[in-house]
Amino acid sequence: MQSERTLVLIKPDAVQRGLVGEIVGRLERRGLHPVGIKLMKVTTAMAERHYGEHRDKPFFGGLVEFITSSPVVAMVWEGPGAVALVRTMMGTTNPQSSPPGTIRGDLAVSLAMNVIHGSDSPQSAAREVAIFFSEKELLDWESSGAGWILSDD
Ligand code: D4T
Repeated sequence: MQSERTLVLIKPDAVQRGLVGEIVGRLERRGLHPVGIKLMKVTTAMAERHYGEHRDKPFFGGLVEFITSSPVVAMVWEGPGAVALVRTMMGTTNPQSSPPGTIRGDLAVSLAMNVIHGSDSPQSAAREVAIFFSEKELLDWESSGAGWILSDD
């Protein structure tokens, strides 16, 4: 399967609740690897770009306000089928209907504060990664000596 990169945000609610290690641990244990990680405050301009598809929705203002309210952990994760894999691990947008075993199903109760964002397609991933990271901030595991131990069947 094709190796992909996906943008993951650990949202302000999860950072404040001390869930960074839990979420990073789940992604690592699944077998993905991080190629970029940083704790940061999202600016209003970044949030409006990131959530551009929701610009006309009634919840857009609250969404931008929430994601810019306190630090997030922005990350790029890589591995076979990483985009869909992370979406499956996240569960559904509304944690109330997200099954146990998923990140939202285990860690969240609120639609607005649903702990994690993950890109929903390879095209979205490319667009979103470019909002949060410069190329220089992303590690190339193949050439960095970090190795690559996942089997790619
Ligand atoms: P993100 O983008 O945060 O990974 O979430 P999803 O991809 O699962 O869901 P989304 O883009 O449809 O929604 C983005 C973000 O908006 C919040 N939201 C959503 C909200 O506050 N009220 C709503 O009615 C909806 C649909 C939650 C996630």
